[in-house]
Amino acid sequence: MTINTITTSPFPDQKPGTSGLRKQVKVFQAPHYLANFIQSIFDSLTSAEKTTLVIGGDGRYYNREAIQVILRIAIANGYKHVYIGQHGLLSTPAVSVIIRKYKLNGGIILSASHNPGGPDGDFGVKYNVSNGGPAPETFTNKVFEHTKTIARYLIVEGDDIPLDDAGEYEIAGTRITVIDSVSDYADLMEHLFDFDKIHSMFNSGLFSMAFDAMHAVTGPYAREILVKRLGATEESIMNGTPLPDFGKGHPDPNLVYAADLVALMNQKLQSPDLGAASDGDGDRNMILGRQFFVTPSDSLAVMAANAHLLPGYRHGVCGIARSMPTSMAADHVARRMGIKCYETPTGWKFFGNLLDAGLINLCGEESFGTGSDHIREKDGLWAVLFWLNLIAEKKQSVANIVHQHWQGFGRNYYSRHDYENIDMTAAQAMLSDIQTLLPTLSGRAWGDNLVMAADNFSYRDPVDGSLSENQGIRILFENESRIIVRMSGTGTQGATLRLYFEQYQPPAGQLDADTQTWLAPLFAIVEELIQVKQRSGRSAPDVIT
Ligand code: VG1
Ligand code: CO
Repeated sequence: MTINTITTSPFPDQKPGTSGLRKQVKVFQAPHYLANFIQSIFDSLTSAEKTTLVIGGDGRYYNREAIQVILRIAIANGYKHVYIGQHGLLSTPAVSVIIRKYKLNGGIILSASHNPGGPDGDFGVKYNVSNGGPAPETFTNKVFEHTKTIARYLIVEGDDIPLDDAGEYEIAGTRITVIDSVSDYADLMEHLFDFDKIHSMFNSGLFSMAFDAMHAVTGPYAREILVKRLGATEESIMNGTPLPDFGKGHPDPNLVYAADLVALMNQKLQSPDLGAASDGDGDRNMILGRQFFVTPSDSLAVMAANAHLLPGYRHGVCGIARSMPTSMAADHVARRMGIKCYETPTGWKFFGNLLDAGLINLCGEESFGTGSDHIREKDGLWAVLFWLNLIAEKKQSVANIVHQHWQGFGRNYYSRHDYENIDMTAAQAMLSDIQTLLPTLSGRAWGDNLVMAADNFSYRDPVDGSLSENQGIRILFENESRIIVRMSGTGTQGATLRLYFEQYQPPAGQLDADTQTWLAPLFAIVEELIQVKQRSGRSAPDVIT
């Protein structure tokens, strides 16, 4: 088989963001665009780092075509063994499982996660390294540098590999294995949680759940685990068939985009006991009880406080990490347990070193992501199973578990306001204005809220010493309130401005107020400082979580 060397020229915009390279499908479909980026990844690896690879995606439009292209480039670059998920499907956490289980050099995940799909939607490419986690910034920067000078890529010709049946192939010295997308992942889950106990809970007929796969990758995983292995009814799974356009939905498990699930859980009569949803690539989770929403930050704190009750975590929690904008609820648990809670920049890649070094075994982000040291990605179904196991163990409702937590540790009222796809210039101006104001804020007070410090967050990785700067504006108040302002690194159109608000109430304080009302004084501070509504041209945020 001949290896073709294709002459190409650089694209200027192949800089990976918070989580891989994410662009509109149309951008990826431009001649050489995908190939340039893939070759740049391969050229940034040493030869020892490019022997084995797994490829899979969330099933979105262009997934199958992209897999065939990547496979041809991998063969031309001399990979010895490439695994591909059956039907081209692999969730992000499943890729992490497979890399670790088969000791592979890395994996390519085709997903734009929670961004919409279809011909007019988004596509994305993420590279994960041998620990199963997202490539660190040092590597993604190297790839970006390479994309600026790339002049050729290598590719072989030949028929497409059939993706719909498991099987083995050999092409030009490369072994190709099409593997079951679900079983390795499901087996690992069975080791971590008490499947017998959860099974009995479903069998009792006294417990029901609704899982919304949002027509994205988790449908087959949920069916195998929740229905086949744990005995939930078929009807427990909503939107369980992966579709290239996610049924025209927005596969983002939050209160706005998972509206059907939220409506079901808010029914006064006969709503399921647990509601959950996951995103495009299966790494996020939303947890709901009857008429009750668990903020992801609270979910992390509850998990930390209760992990020792579950089989995979009987040895307890050695340390926790949360991304900077995530609420400080987990810090309260860590303090009580006498362990450390690390604060990292947004993005799962910053947890990898801490997990590898054994400094933490639980971590999470406010953006519906939680996970543990079982892999190196956030894990949507893992979180759902964690909650199922916890409910089976405690025999309490979701709402009761969280209320009890607040009574023990206090409550961090928390909300994120997103202004999506606003004008880039306006967004940059707001950020630079607030940056300019930072030195004037310390000591200023708005009612009870006295500013203790204000900065632009930077992070020094305690393991490899690398420094990540400009990770978000923080206004920290003396009463443990916080306001965070940052720009999204995953959007593909305009700019998305994220505002994060938090206010702590101790156990003896007010624990049952309405979140948006409670936090309103903090919203007013941001408005006063940078006039977001007027300058974004929006009367309200597009998404409130
Ligand atoms: C968002 C979230 C961040 C998450 C990232 C990737 O990034 O805020 O917490 O790690 O998405 O998640 P940003 O830069 O848009 O705020 V996923 O599920 O897209 O892999
Ligand atoms: Co995701």
